[in-house]
Amino acid sequence: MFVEGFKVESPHVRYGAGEIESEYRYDTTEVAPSPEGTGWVVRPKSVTYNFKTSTAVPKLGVMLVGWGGNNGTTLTAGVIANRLAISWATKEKVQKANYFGSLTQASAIRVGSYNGEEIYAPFKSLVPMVNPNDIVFGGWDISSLNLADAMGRAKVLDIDLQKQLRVYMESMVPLPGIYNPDFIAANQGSRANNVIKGTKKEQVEQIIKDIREFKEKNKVDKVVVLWTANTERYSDVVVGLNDTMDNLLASLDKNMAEISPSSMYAIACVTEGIPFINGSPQNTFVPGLIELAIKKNSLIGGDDFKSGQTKMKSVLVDFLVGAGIKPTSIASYNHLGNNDGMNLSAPQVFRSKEISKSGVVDDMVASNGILYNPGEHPDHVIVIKYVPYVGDSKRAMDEYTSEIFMGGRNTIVLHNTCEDSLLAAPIILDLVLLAELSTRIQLKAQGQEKFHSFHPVATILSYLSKAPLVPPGTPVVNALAKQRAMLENILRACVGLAPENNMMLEHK
Ligand code: NAI
Ligand code: DG6
Repeated sequence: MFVEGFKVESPHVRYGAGEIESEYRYDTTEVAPSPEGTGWVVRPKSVTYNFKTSTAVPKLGVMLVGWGGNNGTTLTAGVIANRLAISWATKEKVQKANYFGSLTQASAIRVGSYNGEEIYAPFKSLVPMVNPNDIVFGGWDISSLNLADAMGRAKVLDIDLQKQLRVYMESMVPLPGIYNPDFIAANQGSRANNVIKGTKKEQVEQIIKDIREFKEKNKVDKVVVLWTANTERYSDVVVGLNDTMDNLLASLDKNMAEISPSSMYAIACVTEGIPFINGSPQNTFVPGLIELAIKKNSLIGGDDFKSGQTKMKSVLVDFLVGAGIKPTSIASYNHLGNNDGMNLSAPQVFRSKEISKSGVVDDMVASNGILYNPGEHPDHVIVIKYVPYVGDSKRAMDEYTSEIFMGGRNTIVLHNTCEDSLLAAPIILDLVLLAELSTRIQLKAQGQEKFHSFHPVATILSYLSKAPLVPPGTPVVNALAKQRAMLENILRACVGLAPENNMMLEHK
């Protein structure tokens, strides 16, 4: 049975006027070598946490870097279509706007059982969240095209829908962006007619000014900024340049060439205490920037939307390794014909994507010492080709070969065809909604005096990221089911609910 919402009744939860307070017992285990040095000792451990979630849902502004791109226009159009409950004719049927593909808007959680029947509720009913229909969009693009024309250029949405949306999107014009041709493919040059002039310091100051003016003009309470602009090449991490916060800021003052545009937008946001999410694979978050975010306690998250092929991989390899099957070779091919594909045809830019797509099975492989020797890894190859004709409709082909029982081989082949931007748009929505929500949650462990926010490096967003950014020293989790469970269970803790354990002991 599906219910629209619920309220938790428990001595450990208090729904106050402006916040939900909960007390939560976190059961975990401590692992240590045995004193005799002959094995390992595991000790169950319980720590009580208190959570405080502000229920004051803000009016949210979202500023996209790369607003006029395929993702930016598709998301903006999709939200307007949902807000206005637009429907349009396709060759099959009359289609209504929806948020399919969004974890927060279109997925469900199990609440419990009633009369032996399982009860489910919307994911978004766990704690108060911003309604995406209420988001005010803005942002930057190095191309000056208004959002209606940019939506046409993207060739993603049905033409009947585009015609209905034009009137709402024509007046939306991206602010000039920070352009540095050294960081993206040369083939993007013809697009760059809307750029901020001046030194790097002046450009960062302009971004700060833009955010302040956007906030003021639209009367929004909070702003989240998200990079959905072109993939950049990696920037060099160099001692004295960007390895520490002080060096990074000094390098900005000195107009050093190796500071990338994405890092510059991030510096502006972190300086202003504005959450900044990187949806592309490049190393925007150089060490100095991470240090800056930690010092300012300003949320940063990323990297690279986990939308299609990698999402499948983080399910399939988790399943295989979890089933005791040994993936030995993974060959992943993509071809696509949108502007992202054209940009990725430059080798130094492709390399960023290759790195991001390659790391996704590492934790799963490392988890099973029966299948893999230390340091052993499946062959893992990533190929991306630009094929203009297929446009945004990306083709992803994967071959997984595994060793099975008694030396047998198993080969699984997948072929996935899908509009890339229709996969990415709901992920962007989840990223900004969850980033905003996480800034309203405070917690403290037993023994701690004061509540504090989550660590500014937002691991809570891992489910949506191909290469989750984590605080130094924190394990990276790529397996999709674990990432989802982490997110859901943290939100359950905020309302005093136990993690979903699937034991169903009452029926055993
Ligand atoms: P796109 O090429 O259509 O859009 C990017 C936009 O960014 C363009 O309009 C471009 O003019 C603009 N731009 C470039 N540099 C800029 C800068 N420095 N400042 C402001 N604007 C700038 O690409 P698309 O398809 O929208 O993808 C965006 C990013 O998302 C790419 O990096 C892509 O790799 C990444 N991504 C996309 C996924 C998907 O499924 N669509 C999944 C994972 C990542
Ligand atoms: C080609 O791989 C283009 C990329 O931007 C991808 O579409 C994007 O990174 C999505 O990758 P995945 O692996 O999540 O489908």
